[in-house]
Amino acid sequence: MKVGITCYPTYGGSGIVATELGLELANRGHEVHFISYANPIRLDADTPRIYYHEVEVSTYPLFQYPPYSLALASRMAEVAERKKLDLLHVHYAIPHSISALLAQQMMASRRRLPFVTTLHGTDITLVGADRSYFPITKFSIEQSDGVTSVSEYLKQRTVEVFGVENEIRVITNFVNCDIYRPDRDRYPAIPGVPDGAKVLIHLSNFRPVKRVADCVRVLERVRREVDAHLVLVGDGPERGPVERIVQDLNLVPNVTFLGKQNHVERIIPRADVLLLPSELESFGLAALEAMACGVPPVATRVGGVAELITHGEDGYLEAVGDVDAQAARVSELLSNGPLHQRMRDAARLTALTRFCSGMVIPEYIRYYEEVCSR
Ligand code: GMT
Repeated sequence: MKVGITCYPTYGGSGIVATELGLELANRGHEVHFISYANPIRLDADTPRIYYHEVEVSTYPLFQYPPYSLALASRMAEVAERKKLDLLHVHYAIPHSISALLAQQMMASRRRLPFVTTLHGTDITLVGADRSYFPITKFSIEQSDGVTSVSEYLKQRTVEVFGVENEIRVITNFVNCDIYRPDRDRYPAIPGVPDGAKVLIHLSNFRPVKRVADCVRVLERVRREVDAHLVLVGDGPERGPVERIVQDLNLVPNVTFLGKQNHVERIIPRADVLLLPSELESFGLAALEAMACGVPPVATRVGGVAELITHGEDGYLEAVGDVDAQAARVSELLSNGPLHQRMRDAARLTALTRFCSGMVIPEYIRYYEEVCSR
């Protein structure tokens, strides 16, 4: 098939899922055209059958807000026509599915151009529910030829919040279990981590919803019992405040900020526990990536996270903000070798048996075929 994929190309779970999906499709012989304002961050543009089409947004003194959605729609229609795309697949409803709808209408006199919208989380739970975007988000879901969501939780939220009646297919996030694997000595040690220290890791875009500061508070408690070091991967608006908390708690030598990283599969296997203390997660992709690397997550019991992590088996789930409980779980894992190993194995097994790309990508392909043949 020839598929056009649009996503937010910067750091964030939805862009990562879209990029990994494109790469997996291309590796299976499909032709994939990324249409966005920047090259998606994890995309290796040299991959055969992967193409990138940049959306240029011209500015004009009249535009206080340059109309990206319109430039994107024009580019989608042009690429679809020129490259004979079978369908468009947009990640994150706003504004991508509205641009796809416009592109579809621009093409309508020539041929049908179906589009699939994948809902990822805040497009429904935060942005879409905002009064200024609610009607257009609802409309974009209703107008999509196919809608998928990354968890049952998000599907239910979408129905509750928007009252939409069209089918929403749950296709969970996935991980390439050959690339993300437990082989911890395959890659160099993480800079700044002292020999012998247990490693807690957190990966995110450092937005308030991720509660990154809780990771530091957990570290502070864990260090009362275990020699532990915290590795923070990613960047975003909360980085400054988190750096201040690290200083205030006298933890500067015990925390490494790695910033944005392209190859997290080379870093995660060196960790002992993943922290995901989010206020909300529709899925929790970082936890899945860690589990595939045999790193058990200590996360919060929110959104769709319980669909991924089975409490006490392949990770732990505690209440949002309960850093004492989260720290107790981390300490328990780090001081009980057999328990830790059991959870490492169970986490890897969950990734292998339920969320491997080999199982999930065919679901997307079947769904594309279904949507195209309607
Ligand atoms: O920014 C967002 O909240 C949207 C998105 C992103 O781009 O990071 O995150 C969501 O999509 C991920 C991939 O499907 C999920 O793993 C995350 O749980 C979800 N984030 C939230 O629900 C807060």
